[in-house]
Amino acid sequence: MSLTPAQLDQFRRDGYLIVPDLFSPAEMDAALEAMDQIFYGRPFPQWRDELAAGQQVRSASDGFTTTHNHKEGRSQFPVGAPALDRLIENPRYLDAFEQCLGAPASYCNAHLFLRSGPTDKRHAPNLWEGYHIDHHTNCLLPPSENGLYSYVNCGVYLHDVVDDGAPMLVIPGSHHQAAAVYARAFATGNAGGGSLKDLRLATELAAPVPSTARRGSALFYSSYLIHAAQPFRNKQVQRAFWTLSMCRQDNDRWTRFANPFLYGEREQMMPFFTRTTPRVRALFGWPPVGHPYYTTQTLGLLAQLYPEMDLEPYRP
Ligand SMILES: O=C(O)CCC(=O)C(=O)O
Ligand SMILES: [Fe+2]
Repeated sequence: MSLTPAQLDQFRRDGYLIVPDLFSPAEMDAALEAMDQIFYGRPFPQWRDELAAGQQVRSASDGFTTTHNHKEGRSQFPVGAPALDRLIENPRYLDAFEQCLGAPASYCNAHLFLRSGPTDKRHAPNLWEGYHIDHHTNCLLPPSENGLYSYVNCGVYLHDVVDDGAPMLVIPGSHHQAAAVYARAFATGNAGGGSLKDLRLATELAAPVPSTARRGSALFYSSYLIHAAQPFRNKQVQRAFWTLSMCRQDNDRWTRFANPFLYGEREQMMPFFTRTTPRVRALFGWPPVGHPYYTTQTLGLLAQLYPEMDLEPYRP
């Protein structure tokens, strides 16, 4: 096992954990070099300096890379570069993942996540905006207080990320609060586009913390953890993560099956799921009638996510 009891307690309490030195400097340098090639076709500093000199350099895709292919290269796992794809084989890393999940793991999704300081726009205009959970990337069930369908996301730091390099802002303990916070946000008009409109109105939440870490670290965080992106204060740097999401094997039928819905299928599947029967939904791993997932609160949140679904059969 790679996490100490104290680290595991910290993950359970805070909903996230930064584990240093899971990967060696040499592994990270090779992975970063491969990632730079995919996004810029050259080392990042060279691309940055050419951009600054006004040369015609190709632009790099803006961060969000759960899509398979960009004009530059493939960002969805496997990307075809062993220095990146082999990161998933690290046994200490997989042990830590399963300890956070509390169960054997099942793959959901892995991809490269780049934010490039000189061109980055992947943050909200104001610091109190943009707070959200990543849960719906791989699971189309809203958060529940019992945590049954939550899973774990992870970013591996291919280089040091310091305060001015746009570390993700995470809210300690918010994974325990997400269902209640969203329920209240919907009730008070403070939810929009999957995010809380104004963090200042969610007074029950703790203050956000920057997830700075050194090269070779991994940030594990619950899919229920409320977090946000912030702008780069230093626009000369980039932030390059190799990311992996995994769920518990005991609910992977639904949690990972939700993932392909992202890639064009979601538009078809969401309306179908809205109208089909509870029995058919269960064929796809959706919790059946009588399942402990259903509470007054999750049914309220489901009504927000699927406004036209008949939820009567699920009422406890
Ligand atoms: O880039 C970050 O710091 C966070 C981005 C994020 O939360 C997301 O893409 O879901
Ligand atoms: Fe996010």
